[in-house]
Amino acid sequence: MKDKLIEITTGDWQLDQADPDWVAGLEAGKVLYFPNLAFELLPPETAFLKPEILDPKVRNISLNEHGQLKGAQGDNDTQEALAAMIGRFRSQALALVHSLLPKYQESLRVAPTSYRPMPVGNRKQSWRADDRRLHVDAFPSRPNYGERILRVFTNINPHDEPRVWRLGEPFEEMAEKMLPRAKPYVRWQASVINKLGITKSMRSEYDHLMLQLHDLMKSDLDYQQQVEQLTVPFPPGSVWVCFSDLVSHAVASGQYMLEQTLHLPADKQYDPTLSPLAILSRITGRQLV
Ligand SMILES: O=C(O)CCC(=O)C(=O)O
Ligand SMILES: [Fe+2]
Repeated sequence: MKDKLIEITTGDWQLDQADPDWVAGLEAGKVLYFPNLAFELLPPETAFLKPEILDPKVRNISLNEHGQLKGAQGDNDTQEALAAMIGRFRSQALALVHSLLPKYQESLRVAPTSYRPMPVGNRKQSWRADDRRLHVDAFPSRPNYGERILRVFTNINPHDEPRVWRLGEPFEEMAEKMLPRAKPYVRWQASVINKLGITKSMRSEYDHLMLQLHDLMKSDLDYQQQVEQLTVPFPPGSVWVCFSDLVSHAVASGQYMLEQTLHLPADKQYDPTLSPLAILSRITGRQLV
């Protein structure tokens, strides 16, 4: 079970050398865990470690690709300083990913960076939005046609509280179990929800199936309890990286995390046969995008 993680001991966001086994492990669905890689806060930035920094109307604070901050409360100076902190994390996360995965560099698309100051579980939410249940990431409104979701996380909790995750079974085993229960893809329905503006573009069969897997996992409480799983506490001062569309994951507890999402076309991986798109195409025998 411990083989769900690969531990990398560097204390530097810029790696001198990347081990090919790390890349192969990441693409195969392992989590790269950096126990000694801390995101250092500047002394005034510790003022951002309070839940009230979050606009109560939103889930997370985010910094978009143009450097615009959304979801934070406070005056201009506060917002600027917070944007600088999140931006510094983004630079370090990108340095890490580029030195770890040099072949990805020219194909990566950087998504917004998020800061999550709320304690996990403080929010009333539907089962579908509840990331305390095991799931693979799939976005309902933004079809991605098989593009990968790579994420860098760091715990910046000042009270020594870990961010506790659960890691579930390998993607292929999960998909074999869940796909027989998935609703079939219906093209005209995808077209209707797109025309209604519910999606930003037309959902492909891949997007439909990924959402089905996400929902089937989260809605099945027996599966949540009984599937083979590992609980992992990520302490403050650590970083972890995974393909969250491939890794079954759930958050159990924690507060104060920074997260960077990156997108990669599935054919730009080192081994494209390991992508969810390739696995689902193989299982269904269909071309899904
Ligand atoms: O909040 C967390 O630690 C992780 C939540 C999650 O499932 C995600 O960001 O994809
Ligand atoms: Fe997730």
